[in-house]
Amino acid sequence: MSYKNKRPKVAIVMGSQSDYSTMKICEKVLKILKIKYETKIVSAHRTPKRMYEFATATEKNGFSVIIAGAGGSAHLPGMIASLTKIPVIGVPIESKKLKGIDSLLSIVQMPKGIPVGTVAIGKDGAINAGLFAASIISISNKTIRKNLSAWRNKQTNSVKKKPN
Ligand code: RP5
Repeated sequence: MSYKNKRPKVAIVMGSQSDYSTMKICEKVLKILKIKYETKIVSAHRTPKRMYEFATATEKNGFSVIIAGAGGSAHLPGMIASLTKIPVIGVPIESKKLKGIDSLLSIVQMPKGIPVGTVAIGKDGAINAGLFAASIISISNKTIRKNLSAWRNKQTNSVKKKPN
């Protein structure tokens, strides 16, 4: 099982190339925390076969967490979650017409039975998705727990006591 992996790995997937400007922030966070990742474009509606093959192989391929970004009628995270028991974090991409409200509601309103952990719309959500993946991994990995603590301490120390 993936939770026994010495070197845990996160899958970052997205529905389109246009999502990458948001989703590459997940890569940045995971890099800082020294967590291995693989990034792919997997669309639930444009490449359904690729999506099925990816999702059904995630356990065998040793992923610990899946981060899935999607915009509009954003069914990718839920579809993937229905095909694997690995935790899925959904990132609602900020869509042009509805500013990501469509993406957020599509991802967060999963009917009971198949959960998707949902973060905020856009880049803040992508950062938190990376950090959330690290938190999940840190339960069973001391090194990542240390890296995440160091990141939190750095954040705390960067907050000035007074505004200027
Ligand atoms: C979704 O459709 C993608 O996740 C993307 O956010 C949205 C628009 O895709 P493009 O038309 O920009 O390729 O599948």
